Amino acid sequence: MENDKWQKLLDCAVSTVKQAAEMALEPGIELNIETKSNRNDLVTDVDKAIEQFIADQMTAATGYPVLGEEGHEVDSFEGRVWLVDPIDGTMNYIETRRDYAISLALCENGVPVLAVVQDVAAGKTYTATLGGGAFCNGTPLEKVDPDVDFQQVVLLTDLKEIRALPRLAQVLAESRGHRRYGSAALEMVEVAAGRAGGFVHLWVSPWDIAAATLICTETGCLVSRFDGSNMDVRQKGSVMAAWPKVHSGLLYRLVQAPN
Ligand code: 2AM
Ligand code: CA
Ligand code: CA
Ligand code: CA
Repeated sequence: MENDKWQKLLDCAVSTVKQAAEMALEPGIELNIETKSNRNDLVTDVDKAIEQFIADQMTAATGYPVLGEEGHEVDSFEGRVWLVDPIDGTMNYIETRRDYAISLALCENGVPVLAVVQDVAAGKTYTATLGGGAFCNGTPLEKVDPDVDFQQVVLLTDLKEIRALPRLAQVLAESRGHRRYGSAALEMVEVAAGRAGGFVHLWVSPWDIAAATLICTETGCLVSRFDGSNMDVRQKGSVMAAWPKVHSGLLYRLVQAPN
């Protein structure tokens, strides 16, 4: 059983996210695509419609303010605030229609307490509540292995990170392999679900990672900034989410080890 204290809110969040997923999956849908800050920073009318739908539903159900990537803003993170990324992996949604997620988190004074990450194309709903564990389609996710180091796992990161952190290339070469899916939320969920051992991304926003951070910590993963400092999901910045020993191994090799 998931934590009773949050069950009603979680049911409401899951039902809303699943309805939003149907909006993204509508057969034959024609996408209206706009560019934002650069040619790879895209938004579609589906992103905007999903954010509006989720914001309307969650506001009607709870009255809590909503922060979202596509325009919903909040005055502060005091008390309870919903954080929504209507489509995490918009490039994937446009190009391949797979490996994109809807991410919805509830934060209490800036701490994620309830999380839903929907892998829309796969039909998988990942949930977590603070202290209540993490689940996929209602089945508990096992705790990750605390004794495995980075040489034994697949790592998830991108060329941009390798360019910014030159030591990362060597670490990836020594790892079991590296992958990039293009959705920060789904990549963190891969780590929580035990399919990858670590994820490094240098430029994430609160809505990218708030939900997936809780899903990770509830399975025993460590989530910090890339340099090991504390994660505060209210601030933009970097993220390193990994199994405990992978996390300390990455931290040592990327940041602490002498040249
Ligand atoms: P998005 O699809 O919601 O924009 C791609 O690298 C992944 O990182 C996606 O999860 C993407 O989310 C997210 N992302 C958000 N801001 C980014 C940025 N400034 N640079 C790179 N990736 C970003
Ligand atoms: Ca975006
Ligand atoms: Ca995102
Ligand atoms: Ca997005």
